[in-house]
Amino acid sequence: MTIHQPQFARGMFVDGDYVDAAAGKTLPVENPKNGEIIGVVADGDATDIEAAVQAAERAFTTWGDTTGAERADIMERAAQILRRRLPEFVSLEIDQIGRCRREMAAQLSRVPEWFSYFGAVARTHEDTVPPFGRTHLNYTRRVPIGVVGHVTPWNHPILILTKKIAPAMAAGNTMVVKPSEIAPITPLMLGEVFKEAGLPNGVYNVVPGYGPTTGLALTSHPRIRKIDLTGGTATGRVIAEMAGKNLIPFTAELGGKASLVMFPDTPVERCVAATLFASFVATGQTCVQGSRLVVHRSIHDRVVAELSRRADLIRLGDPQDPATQLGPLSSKRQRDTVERYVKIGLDEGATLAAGGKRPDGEAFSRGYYYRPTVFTDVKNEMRIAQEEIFGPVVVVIPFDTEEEAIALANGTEFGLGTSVWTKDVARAHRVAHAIRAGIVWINDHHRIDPASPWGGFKMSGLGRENGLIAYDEYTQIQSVIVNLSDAAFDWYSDDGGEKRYS
Ligand code: TXE
Repeated sequence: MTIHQPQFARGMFVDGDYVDAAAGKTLPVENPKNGEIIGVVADGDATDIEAAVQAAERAFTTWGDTTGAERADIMERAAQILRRRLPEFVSLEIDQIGRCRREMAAQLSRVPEWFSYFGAVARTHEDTVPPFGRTHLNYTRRVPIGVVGHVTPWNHPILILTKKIAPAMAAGNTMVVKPSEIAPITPLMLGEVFKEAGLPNGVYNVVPGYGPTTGLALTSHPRIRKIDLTGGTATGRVIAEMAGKNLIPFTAELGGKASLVMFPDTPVERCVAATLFASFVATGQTCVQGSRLVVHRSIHDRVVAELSRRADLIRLGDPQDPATQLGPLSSKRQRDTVERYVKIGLDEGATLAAGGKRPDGEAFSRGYYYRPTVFTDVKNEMRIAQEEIFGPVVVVIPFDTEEEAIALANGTEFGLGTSVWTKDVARAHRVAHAIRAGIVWINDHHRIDPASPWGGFKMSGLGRENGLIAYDEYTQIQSVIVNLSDAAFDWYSDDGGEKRYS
């Protein structure tokens, strides 16, 4: 097996060190632009998960007892180190998932904000409760949950991981991460950042491996106190069962089928630019990809013509090249899925207005490239309009009335994101309120911020990432009730004691 630059062979990260899997098994990491192996990491099993959980348990005895301010200091240092090392992280992320440089650089430049934000939350977030009668003082403490398990995907390896570990760490938990088998390199690299920042050994552990083996060992582990997953809805159901059996909280950010709802006052050029951005960024591999363009019939034909023309002009190429606008899909399996769905769409009677094939040329022959694809003549019931394809494919569906637009936007089993495009303020809010999705953008798409709650309605998930709510979900409340009275305390005496529950 050839290992190409950047050579990466670091096993797993447990108790502050890079070590090999106990059984010595390894997992190759492939560059999707040419199929070359760019790194080898550990393929962990239940023994390795057990070692990581034990390290996290040891670390929890002290980390769980630190103050919010102490944790905030370390997290702020980690944010600064990450800022310094961003070019290296950007390059590694591009190599492992194929996402193009202009996007990856923009996305990673924001990641340190999550550590700063949740560090600040740890420093400042306080709870008080109203006085409890005349005789009792009651206060609450937010205490960490313990050792938490994070299962993360490949589409935004560091951003999604950070959305989970920053609140978990800020709240005083310790963690074992099972990153995607496709993109374990940058999650492992983050171990170095935390070490330099002074995070105690064992707080952050990473055991790479496959879902049904390593992932299962983590999510079924009896001493994991919470699980947080970003992945497909099918995986969410499997892990939810584990969490149910162990009676532990489960946060899940799952699949999506986001619509862009375009009202007729949106100029055609804006409508097209918005759709290109919402649909094709990350080669369409995002949970909030604008995969359904729900557009008013009066502008439908002009939008489709211009959208198809512009989609054909998008520059595919080497994702490391700053001029490239669209990289390959992140794996062969993902491109197979896209090709399968394009065939399904044609069989269902939809019409290809753009793309629908791999790009021509030697430069693309070894990578998992696919052309930006636009389908018209789409009915809402078709599988290409209902199921998450997770690739550069957008379906266009016309509407006539506002009610119809809302029904279409809500007309899937998913409910993660939707964008509403109109200059009419009243209509924008009215439609947003009628949308059954966890995130609604007005005249924008894809925007995310550490302070802005993020998560799904319906089959798109449980719980929320980002914001104070995410921090709260990584704590449990302890209510301390103090009796302020000196009165005798003898419930069973005939004449004394406090005789009421309150
Ligand atoms: O995801 P998986 P895959 C959707 C998207 C995509 C589809 C399949 O539609 O086409 O899911 O992608 C781990 N126990 N999304 O197969 O399998 C797995 O190893 C424990 C949406 O890559 O869900 C990885 O670390 N863990 C999405 C993680 O789950 C298990 C992001 C996610 O992988 C497991 C990714 C098991 N039984 C895919 N099975 C989003 N919401 O952004 C798998 N895993």
